[in-house]
Amino acid sequence: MAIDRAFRRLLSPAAERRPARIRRRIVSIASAVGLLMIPVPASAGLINGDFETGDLTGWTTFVTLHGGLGSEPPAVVLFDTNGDGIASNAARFQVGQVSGNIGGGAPQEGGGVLQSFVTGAGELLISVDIAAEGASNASAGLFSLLFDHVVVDTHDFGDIGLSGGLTIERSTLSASTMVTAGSHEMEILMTRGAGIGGTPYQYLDDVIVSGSALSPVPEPSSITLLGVGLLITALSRSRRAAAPG
Ligand SMILES: [Ca+2]
Ligand SMILES: [Ca+2]
Repeated sequence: MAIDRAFRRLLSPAAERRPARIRRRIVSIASAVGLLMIPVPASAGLINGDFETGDLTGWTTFVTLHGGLGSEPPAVVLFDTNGDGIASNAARFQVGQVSGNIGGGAPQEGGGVLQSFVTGAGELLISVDIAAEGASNASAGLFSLLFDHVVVDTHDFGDIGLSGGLTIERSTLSASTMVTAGSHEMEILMTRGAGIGGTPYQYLDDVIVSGSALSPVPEPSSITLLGVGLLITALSRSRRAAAPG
């Protein structure tokens, strides 16, 4: 490879015989190339948006004032959240009120997960597959998608399974927003009002962020090639300068 030959030349006995001025120049050019090869801080999408690690790696859980998530940490289980007939790892919750004045007129309580990620400037698209599963409950879950602490989409499953039997309901949260370059926080909040009956489950899967704000930056390999080209040019110039005139 060209880069191997270039560095072998730098380290060769012949290099030792070059005038100090030339060697200094080569070292400074090599340092500049080294700087070029340092990875550029890039926009980076979510970690573990599909929960395929089998746990909540990358995510932070939170609860509302009197809310809970059912278990802590919430389980990641096989579930067909998007209804395509294929089950995959999904985060499962059983949100609701766990303290305070429990009873009629109780406020919506629960919790959720959040994650910070870095974007460039541009358009950001977010989508999340959501589902609720339960039998005979007045409140299956109100799902809210928040971006930088602002609600950008909601879906209320309302009651579930009141006609009898275990029922699954599915939907998607999505949003499109223009963002500045930097770190942003996304939250998925799930809450329920007081509901009589078995406590339903809530599921999240395939949390996806995309759009021009997450466009790939130049590949490190192409930056490396540029650096190698500069290095080879510099070496050949140095050799010409060092040659007896
Ligand atoms: Ca599926
Ligand atoms: Ca999954």
